[in-house]
Amino acid sequence: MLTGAGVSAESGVPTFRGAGGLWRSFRAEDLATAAAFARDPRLVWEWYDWRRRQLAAVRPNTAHDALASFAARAPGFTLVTQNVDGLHDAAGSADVIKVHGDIWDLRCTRCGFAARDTRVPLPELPPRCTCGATLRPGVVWFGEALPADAWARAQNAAVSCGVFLVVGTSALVYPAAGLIDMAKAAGAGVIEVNLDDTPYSALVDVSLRGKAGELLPSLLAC
Ligand code: BJW
Ligand code: ZN
Repeated sequence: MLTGAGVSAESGVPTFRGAGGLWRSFRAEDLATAAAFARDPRLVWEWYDWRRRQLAAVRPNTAHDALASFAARAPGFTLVTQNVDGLHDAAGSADVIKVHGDIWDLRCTRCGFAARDTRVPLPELPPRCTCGATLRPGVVWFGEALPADAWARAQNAAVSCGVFLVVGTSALVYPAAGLIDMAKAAGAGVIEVNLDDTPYSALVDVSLRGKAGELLPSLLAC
């Protein structure tokens, strides 16, 4: 299964695109690229700190819960997420493959130090590494490569599964959306769950319209 921001929408987390989406109010070029961070690390960190504060106040919803309990009953189930919010972990899903990183991880821009830091707000913006350099959010920005290990595992799962579910993503961001093509080309049945049409709606085998939190509990009940 590949999940996107729509899975967290019912928890109160804004999506990126569409009504109320983050990219409606903020320019990705100013906040979600390495160049933006190099230009103004404090501005970028203020935005991430604000999002971390929002996330600290929300809980997983019935979609996250249905996935976590399905995984416990379905050996071989692999959960790949584009979400950085940690809500799949909070619902109890283990071994989530995070292809766009994790907003609760911090990484040094110089020495390679990485650590989980869930403090909200962070005491200092931008946060500093013990080596003196600036720490950055452990997420994947536009123009950056996906984490090699997570991406390799995601591709392996996509090309070897019998059924590929794609839930709550606009399927506009690559290479993640390309997992759908990989699964289809390898012969998987593909099921999409989304409130709206996506570029893949006509290509998948089954396209279900509705909220993830309402459809997943019955879809995954077995
Ligand atoms: C519901 C619902 C409910 C609502 N129930 N549904 C090919 C063509 C063109 C461009 C490219 C290409 N290949 C690569 C690119 C460039 C770029 C890209 O894809 N751009 C396109 C946008 C044009 N990709 C990259 O830059 C990637 N890197 C890369 O390609 O590197 C190359 C490289 C290789 C080797 C060395 C060096 C470089 C990286 C992409 C990183 C994306 N990062 C972000 C930000 C993460 C950090 C943060 O959070 O701040 O990831 S952008 C943002 O989009 C975030 C998301 O994970 C990602 C996907 O969004 P998602 O999850 O689909 O959310 P939405 O909002 O778009 O959709 C929500 C959906 O839910 C909607 O469909 C709703 O209808 C639905 N929904 N409520 C069910 N209740
Ligand atoms: Zn360092």
